[in-house]
Amino acid sequence: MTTPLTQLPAWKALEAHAAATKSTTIRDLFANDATRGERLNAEAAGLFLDYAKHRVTDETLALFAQLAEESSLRAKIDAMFRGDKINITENRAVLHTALRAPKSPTILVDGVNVVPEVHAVLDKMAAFADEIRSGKWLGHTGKPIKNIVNIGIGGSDLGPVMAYEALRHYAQRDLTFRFVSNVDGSDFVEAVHDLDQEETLFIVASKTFTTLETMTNAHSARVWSLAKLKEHAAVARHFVAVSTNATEVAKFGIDTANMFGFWDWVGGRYSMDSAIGLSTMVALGTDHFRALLSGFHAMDEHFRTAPFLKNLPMLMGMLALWNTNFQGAETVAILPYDNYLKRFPAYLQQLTMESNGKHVTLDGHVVDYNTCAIYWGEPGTNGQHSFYQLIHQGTRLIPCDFIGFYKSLNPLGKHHDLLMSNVFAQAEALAFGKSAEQLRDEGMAEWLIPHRTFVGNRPSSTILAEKMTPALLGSLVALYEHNVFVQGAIWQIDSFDQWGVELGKVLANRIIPELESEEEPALNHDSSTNALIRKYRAHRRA
Ligand code: G6Q
Repeated sequence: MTTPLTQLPAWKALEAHAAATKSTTIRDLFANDATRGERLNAEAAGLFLDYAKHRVTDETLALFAQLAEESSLRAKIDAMFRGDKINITENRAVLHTALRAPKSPTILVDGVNVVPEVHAVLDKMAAFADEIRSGKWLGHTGKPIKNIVNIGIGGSDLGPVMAYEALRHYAQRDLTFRFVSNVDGSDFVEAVHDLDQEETLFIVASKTFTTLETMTNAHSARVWSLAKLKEHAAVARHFVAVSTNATEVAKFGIDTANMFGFWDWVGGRYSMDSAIGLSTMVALGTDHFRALLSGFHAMDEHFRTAPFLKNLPMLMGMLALWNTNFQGAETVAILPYDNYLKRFPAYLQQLTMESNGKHVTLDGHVVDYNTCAIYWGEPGTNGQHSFYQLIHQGTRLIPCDFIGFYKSLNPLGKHHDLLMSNVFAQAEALAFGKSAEQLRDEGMAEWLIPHRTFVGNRPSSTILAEKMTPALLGSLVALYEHNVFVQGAIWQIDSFDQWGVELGKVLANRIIPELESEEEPALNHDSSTNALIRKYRAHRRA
């Protein structure tokens, strides 16, 4: 049996170390070490990470390295890359890293080398993307496709929409992209209200091809398309599928020749670089998509091979763990200072929380420590004018990840320097605050001093890169994927299943007929749920 995490010598040492350094502030750490800002950073795959503004010392870092060692982190990483079935509750390999591997390596799943299959799908996607982008793919009435609507949810939506927004600068501008995920009909209706059926192609993206929301939207899309195109044969020119389930795709009426496959070893939230990224490839073109994959791969190689103190995902994973388990933080704010990354916090919410929002270990024991923090965020500088107040002066500790670029894709007067000055200023203010003494020296009225004091000592990471490019986005996403892996590996949980989304789905399926039936159904829920359903039925009928 695995030694419980809290029994590991490194864990106990970290507890003692946290207690011993409790009253040391970030300000003290900087005052005692003139080189701290120059030393506590690492760089890889185009990303520079400054972690000097965390409550860590060299001893903390050494203990992290020891914890990694005692947790067999290296062996766990190797097992993932090798294709071992580390998603034990679903008995699956976890091989998103194979999606961006070059053609040369052999990666076996159940004795089959998956690398040639990956490249075959990429080639098929490329041929399709070229046809759409060049206007050669014609709709049923002979017009080129101008609008692409991705229908998918969760992992089949958040990655594609995030990537499209992040890399919009590189997208073919005469094509329109929309993303429909919510089963709320308003999502679909608003997405297509100004589109012409003759010029619109739907990508139905669903690993299982059974997801209620996606299938409901896909059926509505078919009805909407055929309302104008009339003939059923039109479906073949206006619908393609991304799925692992050929049988269901064919049942829907999509020609399986127009189906782009992937595999059960790609988790939904780790799938934006599989065929699920078809909309991304159509938007960006093949070369940019391959550059995106190369960025992912560069970070994969770094993660696999770099020593602990230079390893960005390991450092970020351990810092997250330190803040969660030893500093009392409950959340992490993701604060990209790049408007193109506006969907990045939403994307990371699924990646982090669906992966590590678990309360039992791999061997089924309830953990006696906190697991995943709550991830949230908004692009800077907008967040500064809303919730940063709480981060600076509230009662909770909220570690922040700031993300910024040296260069803007849209240089415009002073904008970029103003934007980036805020990254540096916010991280500085959080770490060092403003003391009562400083305020007094400035002549502040005594009664106002408590209100104007910033305690500081609030940790943050700053991630900097040259500019937003497809390759850079790949490294950034892979950085967080592996950061999540590190945390889950240390916590001894299964980061790759998602049983927590099941119960609600099952209950919803039971309730659907109760809402729809003409006759008053016999309701056997709790009295609150029964009353809510009755109220809804009464109003719905009225
Ligand atoms: C991700 C989850 C989940 C999944 C959606 C959509 O890791 O498994 O978010 O991506 O439920 O599933 P389908 O792609 O099967 O429609």
